[in-house]
Amino acid sequence: SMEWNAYYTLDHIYGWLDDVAAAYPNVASIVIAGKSYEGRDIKGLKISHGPGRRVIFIESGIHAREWISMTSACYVINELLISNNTQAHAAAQDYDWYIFPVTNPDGYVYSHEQNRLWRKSRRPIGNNFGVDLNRNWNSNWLVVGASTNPQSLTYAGPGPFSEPETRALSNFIRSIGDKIDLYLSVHSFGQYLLVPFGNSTGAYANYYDAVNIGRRAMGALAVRYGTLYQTGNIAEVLYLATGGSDEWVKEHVRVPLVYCVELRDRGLNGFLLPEDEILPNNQEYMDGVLELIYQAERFG
Ligand code: 0X9
Ligand code: ZN
Repeated sequence: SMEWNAYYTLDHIYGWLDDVAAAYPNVASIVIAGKSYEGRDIKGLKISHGPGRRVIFIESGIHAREWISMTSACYVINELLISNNTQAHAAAQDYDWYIFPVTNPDGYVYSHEQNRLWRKSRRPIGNNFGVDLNRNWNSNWLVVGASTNPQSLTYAGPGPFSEPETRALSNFIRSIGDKIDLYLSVHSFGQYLLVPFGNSTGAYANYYDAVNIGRRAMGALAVRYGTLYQTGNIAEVLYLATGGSDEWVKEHVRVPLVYCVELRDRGLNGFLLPEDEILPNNQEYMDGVLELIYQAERFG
């Protein structure tokens, strides 16, 4: 089982996903996108009430130390299937959901067992370890905000999609790509809702729709506890950085609505978000996700 007052290990999260799939066999199933460098599954849960539905895709935990991201993905699953949140249950009926709580499993295990502030994957490269899996996607790879130095926290890897984790995930995403209406890449911290791209503020076809839908959703997020998120373009409100999953999903899969979410907080505790903030973070985030869907249906 899972509660919302503690961070859990990879084994616990993966065991819980298996339990959920077993408890809701007609609706939930395990999906494995592929394997990490160290041979761990990249495991997700698919929720589907039947054929023909559009898809909402949630990718969490690509950065190992951002533990609130993994638990927020589990919380979405909880709300869609287990809780008595009627709006969430309706969203579970209306869409197929693919939710991957831990897309960098090797890094996550390492952040539990060796170094709490580990960010990257764990593939050895010379004397160093790991690639920033959010710089390794084949969209403006290595253009800005990414490094060729394997020591760097933002090492982009030797080439686009050089890493087993990004290859597996991108292949899986592509296989269902034309069905995806909404893609969330979930990180911490900073309280941002970001739209592509990471190197320009250039307005593409639905840029202003995406920003407006996002602003409305972050308004709904703020209602419960007053938590303020800033909505805007990556390059404008965060920093210049390319090769992220969000950019590739927007540019190459052409998903209409793609957001990068930076969850709590604004830096007081940063990656070490206290456990008593897990539940409120996850509750308000779910409010925001449901409002994103509602606004996307109205204006998207
Ligand atoms: O730098 C990142 O990868 C993300 N911030 S974090 O502090 N969680 O590392 C932001 C990613 C935004 N998207 C792109 N730059 N494509
Ligand atoms: Zn991150």
